[in-house]
Formats: sequence, C-alpha cells, structure tokens
Amino acid sequence: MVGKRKIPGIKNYRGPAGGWGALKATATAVREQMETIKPPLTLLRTNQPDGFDCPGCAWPDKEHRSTFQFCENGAKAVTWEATSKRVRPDFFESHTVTSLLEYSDYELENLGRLTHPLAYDKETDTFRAIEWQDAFHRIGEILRKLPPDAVEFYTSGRASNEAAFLYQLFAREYGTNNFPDCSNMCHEATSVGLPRSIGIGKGTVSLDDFDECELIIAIGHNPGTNHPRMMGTLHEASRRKVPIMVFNPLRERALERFADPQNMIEMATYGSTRIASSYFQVKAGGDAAAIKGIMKSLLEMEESVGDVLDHDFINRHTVGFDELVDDLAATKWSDIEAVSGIGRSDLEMVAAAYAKSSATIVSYGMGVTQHNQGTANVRLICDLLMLRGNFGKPGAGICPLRGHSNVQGNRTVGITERPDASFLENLEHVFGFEAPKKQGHDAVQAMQSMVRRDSKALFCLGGNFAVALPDPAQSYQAMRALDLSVHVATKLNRSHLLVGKETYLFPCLGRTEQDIQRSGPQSVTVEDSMSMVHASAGKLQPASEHLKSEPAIVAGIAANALPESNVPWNDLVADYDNIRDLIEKTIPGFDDYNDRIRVPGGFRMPLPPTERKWETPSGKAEFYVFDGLRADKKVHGDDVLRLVTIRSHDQYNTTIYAMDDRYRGVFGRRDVLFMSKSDLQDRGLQQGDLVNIETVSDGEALHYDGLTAIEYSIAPGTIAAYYPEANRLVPLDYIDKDSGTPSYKSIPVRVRRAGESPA
Ligand SMILES: Nc1nc2c(c(=O)[nH]1)N[C@H]1C(S)=C(S)[C@@H](COP(=O)(O)OP(=O)(O)OC[C@H]3O[C@@H](n4cnc5c(=O)[nH]c(N)nc54)[C@H](O)[C@@H]3O)O[C@H]1N2
Ligand SMILES: Nc1nc2c(c(=O)[nH]1)N[C@H]1C(S)=C(S)[C@@H](COP(=O)(O)OP(=O)(O)OC[C@H]3O[C@@H](n4cnc5c(=O)[nH]c(N)nc54)[C@H](O)[C@@H]3O)O[C@H]1N2
Ligand SMILES: [Mo]
Repeated sequence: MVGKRKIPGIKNYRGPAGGWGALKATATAVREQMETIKPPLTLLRTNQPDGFDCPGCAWPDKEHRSTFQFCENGAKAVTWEATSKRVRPDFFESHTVTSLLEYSDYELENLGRLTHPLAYDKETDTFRAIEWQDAFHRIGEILRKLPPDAVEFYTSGRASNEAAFLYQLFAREYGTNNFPDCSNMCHEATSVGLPRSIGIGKGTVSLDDFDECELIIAIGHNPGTNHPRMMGTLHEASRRKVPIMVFNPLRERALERFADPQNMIEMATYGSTRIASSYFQVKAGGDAAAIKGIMKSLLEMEESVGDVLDHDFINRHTVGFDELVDDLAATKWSDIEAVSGIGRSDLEMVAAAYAKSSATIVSYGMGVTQHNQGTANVRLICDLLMLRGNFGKPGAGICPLRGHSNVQGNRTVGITERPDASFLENLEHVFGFEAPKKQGHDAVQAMQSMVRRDSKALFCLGGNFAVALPDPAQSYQAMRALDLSVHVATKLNRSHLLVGKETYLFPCLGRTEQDIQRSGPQSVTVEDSMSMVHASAGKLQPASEHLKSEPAIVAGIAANALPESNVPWNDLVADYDNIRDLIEKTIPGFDDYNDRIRVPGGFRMPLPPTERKWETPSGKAEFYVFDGLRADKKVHGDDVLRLVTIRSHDQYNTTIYAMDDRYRGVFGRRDVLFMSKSDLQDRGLQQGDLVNIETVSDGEALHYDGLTAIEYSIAPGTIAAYYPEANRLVPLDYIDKDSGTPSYKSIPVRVRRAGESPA
C-alpha cells in the first residue's frame, strides 16, 4: 500500500492482519520482556474467570468464560507490565534527571518496572529512594497549605473502580472537582454527546448483539491494532455475510483482511477473511457530512419508495424529527460531497444497505471524537440509528470503542469534573462532608490553569499527562513550574521527569500482580466498553516487595492530607469489599456489588436505552441538528491539509513497545508522514523526501521538521503522523467546544519540502 520508491524501513505489507505474523510478534514481545517460563501462564490468565483483566483495551470477553483468547497487543500489554526488567534506586542515583530526559519514550519505559518510592532531589538532580510514610507525610503537609482548587487530580483509565472511587473521595473531601482524566482527550465527545441524545454516556450494545446484527458501520477506529479482540467478532460477522461498511481516511489492513489466530483452518492454509464489504476513504473530519448524506438519502428513499424509516419508534420515542428533516432538506449534496470526500452514489449505497438491515450497529473511535466537532459527530451517529429504531432491539445500537481498559468504570464511580447534583448529594449523605459544587477542570483546562500558574500541584494516578496533551512547548514548562507533582506509576515516563519544586514518584502494583492486604488477597473490579463489571485478580509476584496498590497509595496520602477525615482510609484498604460497600451505597446500579462480582462474568450496569427508556430532559431520545457543514472558518487556502495523529501497531498511547507499524509497512522508525499520491504531486514531492510541517493557526508557531514523506493510500487532503511525536503541532486551545476534547485528528497544517522557506 505504500509507494514504490525504496526507502529504509518502508515496505509493502501484503498479508492479512493477524495470522502467523501476530503469533511471531507475540513470541518476540515475550522473549524481549520476560523470563521464558512465566509467559504462557501469565497470558493464559488474561481475561479468565479467576484471572486479571487485560490492561490492553476495554473490549469485553464472552462472559470471561472463553478459553484463552489470543491477542497480540494484549500480549504486548501484559508482557510489558510483567517484564523481568527493573529500574532501581542505584540506577536513579547514577543518572541525573537531565540526562534521563535525553532518553526516548521507548527507552524510558524499557528500563523496566519501578521498584521503590522516589523523591526528586534538587541538589543532585536525581530521584532518591524515600520511605512511603515520609513521602505521604510531606505531601499531606503541602496539600494542607494549598487552596484545593489549585490542585489537579489526573486519572489515566487503568485505575480500578476501587482506586478511582477512593481517589475522587479524597479529592472531593479535600475540596475540588478538578478531575482532568484521559477520557477528556479520548471519548469525552461520547460522554457529552450520548447523554444529550439517548440519556446515558455509554454504548448500548453487548457482544450478543454482534451475533444478531445485520449490518455494521465502523467509523474512525482501527481495531486490528487498538481493539484486537474485536477482530474475532468482526471476523465472525463477516463469515455470517454481515456487510461491514468502513469509514476511514487510511486503508487499515485489519479492516480489509484478517486471519484469525484462533481459526485452525485459516492458520493452516494461510487463508484470511475479508472484513470490510466496502471501504470509504472519508476525509479527516468529513464524517458529519457523510452521515448527513446517508440520512438525506434515507429520507429521499422514504419519499420515493416508502417504508424506510421506523415511524413507530420516531413517534413514540423521539423529539426533534421535523427539525432534522428540514435541515437535511436544506443541506446540499455538493457540500456533502466536498466535505466528506465521498460521492453521492456511494452514500446512497450505504443508505440502501442500511434501509435493508433490520438491526444495525455503528461502532466508532477516535476518528469520530477527536475533532472540533466531535460531539456533533457522536450525536449524528445517534440520529442515524434513531431513524430506523436501532436502539433497544436485539442486534442493534451504538458501540463506542473505549480506550483504556477501565476508563468507563472510572467515570461510573465519580471521576468527572462535572459531577451531577445527585451524585454529590449521595456522597455527602454517605460520608458526611460538604462536597465541592463548583465545576472542576478537564484535562485541557487543568493544563491551561497550570500554564497560567494558577494550579500549583498535580497528582497523576497513572498516565503520562504532559506527553498525552497537546503542545509540549507549553505543557512541559507548566509541569516544571509546579510546587508539587505526585505520580503513581508502574514505569518511568517523560511526565515524571518534568520535575517541579517537589516531585514524588510512587511505584504501584499492576493488574497482573497479586495484591495482598490485611484481610488477604484482593481483587479489584473494572467495567468494560459494554458496561459489564467484573473482578480482576493478579496472580504474579509483585515486581518488588516495596510496591503498594493504587488504593493503598491514595488512602495513605488522603489520611495524611485530611487528618480530620471521618473516612477510615486504612480500614477501607484492608479489605476492598469495604470500598465496594461504599460504592454500592453511593452510586446507583451497584446493588449487591460484592456478591455479584463473585459470579464469573460479573454483571451489567443499567443501560436504560436498551429498554427504550430515555433519561433526557424531554424523556425521549433527542434528534440533533448539525447546522450546515461548518467548514472550519479559521482555515483558508488550498494548500492547507488536515493532519490526523494515529497510533502505530507497536504502541500503547505514549508507551512505545517497539518501533514497527507492521500493517502499515513501517519498520524501525516513526519519523514518517503518510500522504496521498496527489498531495505529494501537488507539492512536487515524492516518497522518501524530507518535509517540514507547520500548523496553520493564529497563535504561536508550531512546527515539526524533518519527517520522511511516505506515499500511502489515504484520502487526499488528509495526512497522518504518529502520536505522541506530532503533539507539538496541536494547539492546546484547538478543541471541540462542547466536550473540550483536543482536535488531535483535524489539525490544519501546511507541508513543505525541508529547506524550502514559507511562500
Ligand atoms: N495496542 C493498543 N491498543 C489501544 C491503544 C493503543 O495505543 N495501543 N490505545 C487505547 C486507547 S486509550 C484508545 S482511545 C483506543 C484508540 O483506538 P482507535 O480509536 O482505533 O484510535 P486511533 O489509532 O487514534 O485512530 C483510529 C482510526 O481513526 C482514523 N481516523 C482519523 N481521523 C479520522 C476521521 O476524521 N474520520 C474517520 N472516519 N476516521 C479517522 C485513523 O485512520 C485510524 O484508523 O485504543 C485503546 N487500545
Ligand atoms: N496527538 C494525539 N494525542 C493523544 C491521542 C491521539 O490520538 N493523538 N490520544 C489521546 C488518548 S485517547 C488518551 S487515552 C491519552 C492517553 O493518556 P495517558 O493515559 O495519560 O497515557 P498512557 O500513555 O496510557 O500512560 C502510560 C503510563 O501509564 C503508567 N501505567 C501503566 N500501567 C499502569 C498501572 O496499572 N497503574 C498506574 N498507576 N500507572 C500505570 C505507566 O507509567 C506508563 O508510562 O492520550 C491522548 N493523546
Ligand atoms: Mo483513549
């Protein structure tokens, strides 16, 4: 799929995704990270009834009952955590933080698991081992002097329900709703858009629905890399002859052809299965136009042939239909085609397939949400589904592909900067303190407040905050200006090294490891993309005897920061059942929590839309009107391209496992820019040329120089580069106004041959 001119590390990848290549890559991951005897056992316990939940992604398992579900990237996530490499205090003593900043992201994490609590020492510019209690005490002292709203409590979505609940309890008793979290950079458009349309910010389908659906429309996600276990589901659907219609500017191999490593025959014969029945290379940010086109065509079919819309559903369950019809009538096909980059006849074909299907699922990911109109995109998907009553019936619904393995659970248990009144009331009722009512900061706002120097302290329960956010030029400086930063982590990353006046780095247990507290071995709970809550218990020996669990670290700090607290922090941690009892008391849907997670497979959180109940202001599902196709007014000029930032196959967000991106034909490097043939030609470029990129914005100049252009099958007008390197091109304030999500996938840029000066 890449162009012909030979350049180092760039090859055409001709095979299907999955297959033997995936098995080989797994073996390599195991060999590089683990002692030979451990891996099969560890991997076998992934997503098993008595095992741990895969830290890779949030795709569910068939009730956690299946035998070992093979997943290459799940295996990488597990081996990366269960690695036998360690980074100990003697290493930190002999390496200054300044020198460590020269390491690549890959090299930093590849040092291995953190083993001791560490504190930054300014004198020597090194991290030094410290006693847990001394660190907790000192952090408590600093926090007591700060105004609560000057402290940011960041969460990355790997934290368990138990850890996340304690964390929000601590921060709220302390006095703030400042909960920036990874979800703010990810599915916030889902969390904001879905409640407005259908009354809850979660997907409505289950795995069973995939068994019964008649059509899948997959928009803006790359499951071969990011949700590999979904490939098994898509593979099955395709073999059932279910059409799978893909909208994606890039040709992603796994969405074209996949060989299922579970399928003996396919493996033995080097066979594979076609996944997408049709593939539409939509322009970046063109999905709103495409969806409007499909809906417009549907209405035209209703006029001409009739019996296309589900009038009963529309009449009984929705509001706003007439306004939608008026808007679609006023939307011109020429605009739809220009903005989406897809022809009318193609969109009509999708509409025809949709009209034929009596149960449709739309799945979507970051290609939909990380746009300045992300929330609108999500709501338009709901509109499309509502037109044919695809909520609350078997085989149908909306399927956001969540990011981190427990990002959805974190939200459920209170990690949100915008808590609703009833949640705060319950919290006050159960715990007897006055909860803060003022809305807190999301991720971008937290960083903006740090940039202004209004926020003085940052907690990070996991993650790599400064590297995941846009515009490192601003965010790195802001990190360094903090009075206090505290990181809870398994491995070293760049955010930890952006030290403030005082910085603490706490090593925690990972999912794969045994967690033993006063009452014995503990399990934690997580909620997957399909609202299933189940237990997860690690089995491995902890990476070091000095590790603490995330709940224990949070409780330890809370007990020191809040000496007057009525919450029995340490007793809660002695037995996680105690934490779950409090979650049950505070949050609806967790009845008999401790009993129900002891049943294999766990239980499903309430999802009113599946019963056609709508917790919206009108009590109905609400159609949304996207007023015209707002081409971004800020951007002018024919030479402006849209940059999307994407994940490679060997990466987990800011964690780089290795330097290959096998399915896209990139090996041993990440410094490439994917461009269409026509965009290359327009600039007199060819594959292999060095280029510079510059963001088109009114603000400070942002640029990224010295990338190698690759000719790739990508929608003209759209180009792609890897995250997080390309974050230097994303302005911090270039966000979706409704949800605050950074527009990581629609950055207006100009591309020039390196050395050429701006026109
Ligand atoms: N192995 C692995 N697994 C992961 C992760 C990881 O980094 N590695 N990350 C986890 C997290 S936190 C998340 S959020 C998910 C992310 O999972 P995905 O949502 O799959 O994430 P991305 O790779 O960012 O981008 C997805 C796709 O969107 C397409 N795209 C870009 N712009 C547009 C657009 O405007 N329209 C359309 N239709 N498509 C577009 C890209 O070409 C790409 O194929 O995966 C989770 N799982
Ligand atoms: N340009 C661009 N930027 C993006 C995106 C994009 O598509 N393009 N995607 C965005 C998205 S979707 C997301 S979710 C964010 C991700 O943002 P984050 O969630 O902040 O980043 P991660 O890279 O997932 O965090 C990795 C770190 O987590 C720590 N860690 C791993 N496991 C554990 C654990 O079990 N416990 C604890 N405490 N720590 C652990 C390790 O120290 C590791 O270094 O990035 C966002 N940024
Ligand atoms: Mo994410």
